Amino acid sequence: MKHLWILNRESGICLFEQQFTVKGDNNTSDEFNSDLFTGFVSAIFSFARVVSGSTIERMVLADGILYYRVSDLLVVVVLADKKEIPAKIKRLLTEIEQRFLNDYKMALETNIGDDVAIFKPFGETIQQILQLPVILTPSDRTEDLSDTLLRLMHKQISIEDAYQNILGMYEGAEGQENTQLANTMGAIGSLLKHVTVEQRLKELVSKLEDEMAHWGTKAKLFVFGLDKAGKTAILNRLRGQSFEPTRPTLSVDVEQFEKEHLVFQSYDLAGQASLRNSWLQYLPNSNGLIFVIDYSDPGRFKEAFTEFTRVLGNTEARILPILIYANKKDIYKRFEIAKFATIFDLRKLLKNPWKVMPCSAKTGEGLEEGLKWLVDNILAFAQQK
Ligand SMILES: Nc1nc2c(ncn2[C@@H]2O[C@H](COP(=O)(O)OP(=O)(O)OP(=O)(O)O)[C@@H](O)[C@H]2O)c(=O)[nH]1
Ligand SMILES: [Mg+2]
Repeated sequence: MKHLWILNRESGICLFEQQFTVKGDNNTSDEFNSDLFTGFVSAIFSFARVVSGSTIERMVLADGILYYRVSDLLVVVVLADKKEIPAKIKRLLTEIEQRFLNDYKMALETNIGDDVAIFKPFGETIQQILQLPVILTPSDRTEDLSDTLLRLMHKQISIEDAYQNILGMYEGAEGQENTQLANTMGAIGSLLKHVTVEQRLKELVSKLEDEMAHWGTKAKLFVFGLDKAGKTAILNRLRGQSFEPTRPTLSVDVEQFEKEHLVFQSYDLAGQASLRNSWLQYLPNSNGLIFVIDYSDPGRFKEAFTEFTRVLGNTEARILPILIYANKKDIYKRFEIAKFATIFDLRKLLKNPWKVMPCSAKTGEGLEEGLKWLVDNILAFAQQK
């Protein structure tokens, strides 16, 4: 209990008031001006009566709860911490009201009750009342239990407070009541699960937000490799087309397509020897590189390697993520990344993030997986910048 007021129901005058200082609690109810408060209480009562035809039992404030008990002559109000067990406060309210009526009924009825000085000694009675143990009945507990769970669901109290509240409610309980306690704790457990679901949803939303932050981002892909390696065939598949006969590319084909929530602009270069000199002019502002090699044709590995190093020797290319499609997997029998990396000496050569992806433009195998890697690395690279 933080504060207690006993009001004359008819006049609204505050007959008795006591503030309880809780150890370590600086947030006492200093801000309550009794005159203002009694006006407030009367207003609330009239409001409740008009709106619902009943009286108010409780009002939840930011840092406490106001409990009311109304009888013919009195209104007893207590400001209590949210952690307090409601049934205990209600018991106290009843006890206080009974004792007050017992001590002062005559004074109240004969209207000398507005001289509030005569109620001062009630402070001692309050001390006695507070020292008595409050015994809760099983029905008090049942009522309080649903009450506590409701408040928890409406976020009026924290899970920790609800837990303490319920433990307090079952203090001194025996036998069957302990079984009830176990059930209650089970109920709290499932409520906690809901909270976890909520937290998980929050995490999910924030992940989505992170991901969506990149949606619509443009990425320029620089796609190079020898003639007939399969560059055009691969890009066609990535753009959702089927594997169809292609013609040799003659300068550069620029296409735009959407994938993985990114907008790609692919620069599909011409692989023929006489056309390779023009490659580098398309390199500026690229976000990722794709090198395609026909892995079924080891006779051209050396030539492919020469062109590969020529591009990678360029300062701008040296930092970009590079995906190497080892194409035509439907034709070649075996593929060993380790062997491939050794032939090309990739570990020594590359400072870039790189990945070798066996694939086939014909069957589609490996294409999406490779592009996914590239997207992740393009985004990671963009974030570093
Ligand atoms: N079996 C098989 N054939 C493929 C595959 N990918 C491409 N091809 C064939 O290889 C040939 C060359 O493919 P393109 O995509 O035109 O090669 P490119 O790299 O674009 O060649 P240029 O445009 O000249 O630089 C075509 O006949 C394709 O059908 C594949 O994965 N498997
Ligand atoms: Mg082509």
